[in-house]
Amino acid sequence: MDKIVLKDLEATACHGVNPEEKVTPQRFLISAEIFLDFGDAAHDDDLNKTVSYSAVKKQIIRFVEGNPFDLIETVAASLAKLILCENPLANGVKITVKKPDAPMSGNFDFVAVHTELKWSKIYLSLGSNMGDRNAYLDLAVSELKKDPAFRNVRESDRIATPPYGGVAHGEFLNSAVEADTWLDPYELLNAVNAIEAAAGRKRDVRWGDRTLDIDILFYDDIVLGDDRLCIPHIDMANREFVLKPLAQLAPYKAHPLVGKRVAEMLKDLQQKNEK
Ligand code: A4P
Ligand code: MG
Repeated sequence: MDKIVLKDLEATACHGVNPEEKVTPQRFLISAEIFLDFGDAAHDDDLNKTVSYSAVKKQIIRFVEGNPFDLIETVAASLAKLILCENPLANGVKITVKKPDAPMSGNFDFVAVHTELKWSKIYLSLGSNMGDRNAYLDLAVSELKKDPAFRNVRESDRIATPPYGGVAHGEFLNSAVEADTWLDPYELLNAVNAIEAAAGRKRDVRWGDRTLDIDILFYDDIVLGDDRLCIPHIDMANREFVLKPLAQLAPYKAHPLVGKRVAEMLKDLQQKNEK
């Protein structure tokens, strides 16, 4: 992957826990690595097809000098998000914040924190079988679209499906969503649970009727399984209401465990169901 590097940009600001640090500005040195593909920019020799390092420098200085925090951890994490938001061609970022004059005894060069953030590709399954089902799915998509932690949010067509699993009663409306996120898988689970809660979701009966259900299908090619979270979704190969909308968005995406593409999984399931 290509990257642009800015090393030890000097900013003067009031980050720190001590009262003295909040009134007397001190030096901070900020380094950033911005990951992107600059093949097209290099080929066409065109600034519009890459990330401008001078724009990034201004974003960093403006943010670091304009927003005082107690912790350099907060400075680094907030800067990483800002750079990903303000530079659509950036796929990832690494930030180091050095504090050379930290109020600490002894000889040292600097103290520093380092953080990394990148966009990951995710696929979600949406389902509703209570109340105004379209409105609940609209709510899910608009909450994702307005959250800066997501970009390129795209929903499949919505399909009406009979309830699967023998517990729910009403007909479902289902769709799939593709997006990029900088949240890690557990943060993503918390974010989708918060959207379900905003739709008035009550967890009375497992697999029961629900205003809004959001399941995580894929997170890049991550394979993860514990009590809280299983990715890829454990039962997706058996669910036409998941695979059909997903195949519209990502027919050639390969399941990292099953080893088949989504369109193949759908075809296999439909053949199995016909028998
Ligand atoms: N969890 C583990 N892995 C994941 C994941 N990949 N994504 C955990 C989301 N959650 C995951 O989910 C139960 C627990 O699963 C959570 O605590 C989470 O930590 P839940 O949403 O609280 O309960 P649930 O939805 O009732 O259970 P579950 O197993 O998610 O059910 P499903 O799989 O969502 O099935 N029929 C049709 N036609 N269309 C539907 O949309 N949906 C269901 C629900 C049943 N029948 C359906 C449909
Ligand atoms: Mg669920």
